[in-house]
Amino acid sequence: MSSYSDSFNGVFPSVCSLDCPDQCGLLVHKRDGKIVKIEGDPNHPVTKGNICNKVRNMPARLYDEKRLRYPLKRIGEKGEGRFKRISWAEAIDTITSRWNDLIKKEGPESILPYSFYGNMGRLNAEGMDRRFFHKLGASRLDRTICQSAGTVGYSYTMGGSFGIDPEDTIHSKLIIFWGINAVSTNMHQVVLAQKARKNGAKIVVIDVHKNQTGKMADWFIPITPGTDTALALGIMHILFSENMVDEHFLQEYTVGHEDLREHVVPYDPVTVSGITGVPVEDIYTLARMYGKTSPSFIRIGNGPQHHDNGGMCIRTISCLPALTGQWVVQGGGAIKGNSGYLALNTTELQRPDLLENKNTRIINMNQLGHALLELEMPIKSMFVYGTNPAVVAPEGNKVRKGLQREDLFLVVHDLFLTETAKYADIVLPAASSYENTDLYSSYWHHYMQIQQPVMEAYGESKSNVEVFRLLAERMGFDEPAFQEAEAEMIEKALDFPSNPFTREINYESLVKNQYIKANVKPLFPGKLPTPSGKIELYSQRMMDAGYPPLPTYIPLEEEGVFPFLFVPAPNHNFLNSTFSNNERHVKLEKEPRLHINKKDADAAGIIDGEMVRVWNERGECELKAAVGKLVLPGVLVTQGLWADASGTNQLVNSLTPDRLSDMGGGAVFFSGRVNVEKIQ
Ligand SMILES: Nc1nc2c(c(=O)[nH]1)N[C@H]1C(S)=C(S)[C@@H](COP(=O)(O)OP(=O)(O)OC[C@H]3O[C@@H](n4cnc5c(=O)[nH]c(N)nc54)[C@H](O)[C@@H]3O)O[C@H]1N2
Ligand SMILES: Nc1nc2c(c(=O)[nH]1)N[C@H]1C(S)=C(S)[C@@H](COP(=O)(O)OP(=O)(O)OC[C@H]3O[C@@H](n4cnc5c(=O)[nH]c(N)nc54)[C@H](O)[C@@H]3O)O[C@H]1N2
Ligand code: SF4
Ligand SMILES: [Mo]
Repeated sequence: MSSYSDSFNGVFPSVCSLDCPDQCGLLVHKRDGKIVKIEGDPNHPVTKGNICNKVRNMPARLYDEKRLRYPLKRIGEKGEGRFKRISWAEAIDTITSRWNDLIKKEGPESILPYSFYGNMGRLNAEGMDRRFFHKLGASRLDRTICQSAGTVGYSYTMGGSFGIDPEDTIHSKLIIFWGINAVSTNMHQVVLAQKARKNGAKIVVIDVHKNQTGKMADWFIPITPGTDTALALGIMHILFSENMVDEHFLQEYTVGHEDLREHVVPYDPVTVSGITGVPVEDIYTLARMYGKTSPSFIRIGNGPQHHDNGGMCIRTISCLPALTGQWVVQGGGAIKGNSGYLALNTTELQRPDLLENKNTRIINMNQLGHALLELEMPIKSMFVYGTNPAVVAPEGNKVRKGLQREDLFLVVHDLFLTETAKYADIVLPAASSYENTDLYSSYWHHYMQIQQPVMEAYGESKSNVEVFRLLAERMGFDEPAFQEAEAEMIEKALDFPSNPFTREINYESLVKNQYIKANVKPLFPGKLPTPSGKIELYSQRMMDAGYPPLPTYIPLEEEGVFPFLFVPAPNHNFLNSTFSNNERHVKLEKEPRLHINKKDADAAGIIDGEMVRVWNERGECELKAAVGKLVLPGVLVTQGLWADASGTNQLVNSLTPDRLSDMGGGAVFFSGRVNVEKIQ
């Protein structure tokens, strides 16, 4: 193994920076200074040399002709995409002088940072940027678009993002993929599940769409969107009534099991079947399978929590392993997310102390259209990095209308001229994660990893850390925090005595080892970070926050007359909207399709393969119908966040609501309703 400074030829260790739970160890092959191949690192203990096609094809993206090379300034209309090259000095000058002006006239809260995890590196995603915007006094962004509803829901039960070690799931005898398209979105959990299957495990998938994951299952259970809470309560009903619960575990490690036992009596299988569309016999079979198989493991996905009732849903599902005492069995339990084990010292990394006005407003990123168009104290400037809101944010048409505002000074930092960047006044070229140093922590497995540069900066592109350093310097921020080198930032982030799991991990040890496993102990015996220290089947904290303290099914919001629930989920070959502008990935994915049940298609006279119009009061898009039995009647599913290819009208988020979920201010991408018709 060589290090970057050695030579232009060789094989270099790396880590995948995409927003994907697997966080694979990679090997980057270079010839004459150029990356020619990316493959999995066979020595990585979890990902073991397997990687997805998306990243196998990454070199094509890194050297894509369309990649941005230098800063640009807009010369066309907003959204049109006409720009002119400028220097970094001019770009930074333009930004800081506009901001200084705004701060004087409108106050710093007229400026909004808008970012997400296009690069998961801790320094670039939530390090120097946070320091900078804290010091600037800009409006704060609530980053809720991904998993926040489920994370809050899970925490009410378990106290934080703590599940089991995925490496233990090879011991499981029953694996339930619940609302997760793991074949596409968590492929190494599928590899582990297949290993378990060789030892006799059964794989059950509960989803609204029989996608690749459903097709791989021993048993696929289709469910009506937004009703999983009721199914989980139905399982509990049977577990209690047929004495399949682990009384000792309930006694020892939970609070509220007596209340719960009473509470689930009304959720009998007939009632639950009426809500979920799951046949009564299947509810019995599933509950008995779950009650009698040990170890059983539930991989809880993001699907069920992208709903109006998503927080409560995850809160409810996460109670199940306690009922049968699975948390004390190796390979038993659940994973929603595991980021709690790898927590960093965010006080040092992000420096919230630099924010003077502790009442600085907070803006929910899921309501960007509203924020840009309807706030009394308007946002006058926005800095977008690591995200592509013109494609990924709900109420897409409203978002674009907001981005179109003539008086909004928009800066976008990205590797490509994304749909969002086309609206920018200034575009800055971003270095890829392969071009800089960063610290990576998975939200699924227990490893920390380090990235060191394996590629020269492309053109004049700069990392987020560098950009915020430059902006800080030009703003005259003289705190040493703005001059810190990456290594120093990593040291500080890892110096965190309150996290007992990562004591052995520091910059040096990471440089030496590339990846290091956190020293995670089983959850039990032990105390959880809930108020009671136990699993809270009854939650006083929820009661105090105005929620039912016990798991409770609450239907989705009523949404007018449109007959279909619309579920626009991710696809296999893109990572959110990343890769939707790269030829190879688009070729693999072909085109966006709309899955519709044969019954519904027949009723609407829609034939497989023809173009249909999907619409509601928020917008419309045009997709190719895929008629069959992969979705239940009344449900339409499409996959992928597609770029605006010329002549297409396929912005699925033009249809999604910007309501907030029950908990965590989360997004409800999958709770919208639509109608569909053939295009004449
Ligand atoms: N290939 C690929 N991998 C990815 C991504 C990608 O875009 N492409 N995105 C990454 C990111 S940011 C995330 S957050 C994760 C997300 O990955 P997942 O956790 O898999 O979440 P989703 O794909 O959003 O939805 C999972 C499944 O939920 C189903 N679903 C929708 N509503 C319901 C419901 O009410 N009940 C049930 N039971 N199922 C429902 C959908 O049909 C889908 O199959 O994947 C990451 N990995
Ligand atoms: N309809 C629908 N909408 C969804 C979802 C869904 O399931 N359905 N999923 C939602 C979820 S879970 C998520 S997480 C969001 C994700 O949405 P986004 O966070 O917007 O993710 P991407 O579309 O991958 O965009 C990431 C961008 O970051 C850029 N980037 C990569 N590395 C860097 C870097 O180092 N610096 C800078 N400055 N830029 C970089 C990439 O080029 C890319 O343009 O989408 C949400 N939107
Ligand atoms: S996107 Fe996920 S599966 Fe693919 S290489 Fe990256 S971490 Fe691995
Ligand atoms: Mo996400």
